[in-house]
Amino acid sequence: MAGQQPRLHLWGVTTSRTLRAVWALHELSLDYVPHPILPRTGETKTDEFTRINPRQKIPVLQDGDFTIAESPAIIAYLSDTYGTDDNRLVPNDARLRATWLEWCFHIAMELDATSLYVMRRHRDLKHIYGDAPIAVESASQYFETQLRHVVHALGDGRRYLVGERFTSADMLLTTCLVWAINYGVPVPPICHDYVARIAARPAYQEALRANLAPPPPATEKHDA
Ligand SMILES: N[C@@H](CCC(=O)N[C@@H](CS)C(=O)NCC(=O)O)C(=O)O
Repeated sequence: MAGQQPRLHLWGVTTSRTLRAVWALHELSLDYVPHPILPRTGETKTDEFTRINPRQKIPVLQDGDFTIAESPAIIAYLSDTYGTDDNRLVPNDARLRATWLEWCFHIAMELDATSLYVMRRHRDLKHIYGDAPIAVESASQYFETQLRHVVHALGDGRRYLVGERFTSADMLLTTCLVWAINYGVPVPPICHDYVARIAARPAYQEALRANLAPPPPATEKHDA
């Protein structure tokens, strides 16, 4: 309604995980109020944000009096609550839904948490989590072996991971593949083609822009 504030509030920008939530809002054409806080700036540790998410992590979505964190859960909530037959990101059919869930867990656990996030913590963020080159190398190799499941699925000539339509499993996978490519992890051509196809979606391109850090506050200019 004109002049009314959207009820959805999204906290966090700039990371692969915040991109997933922003992307879902754009896929579902939902208005929201952005709270563009950044990781490791102290903004996730304020009293206000800690009350919203005691884990002190982004992204977090607020929908009225309901709060939900964890990027895969945020997307599923948005789709289940606001998705239509045309744009939903989660399958309805029981078996497709089970396969979708299997992919979501596989990507979030094996590709993200156990591989890419280990590389991030012990290379880029080694000043916080410790320098561990062996863990980084092993995590990179683990990503490659776990990606076999993806290569096998896409090798069947499928456009999307689950059934015949785009789901949030494709969003999780795309963000992990882009992350891996940026980290120099070897990714087979079939995955590059898949990323190029999914990344051409208008909602992804809009989300990339919406996920950028806000410009620094303008400094006051004083005449000499
Ligand atoms: N499993 C969570 C991971 C969330 C997470 O680790 N977020 C990081 C940024 S990507 C964060 O908020 N770190 C807090 C900080 O560094 O201040 C998800 O998928 O949403």
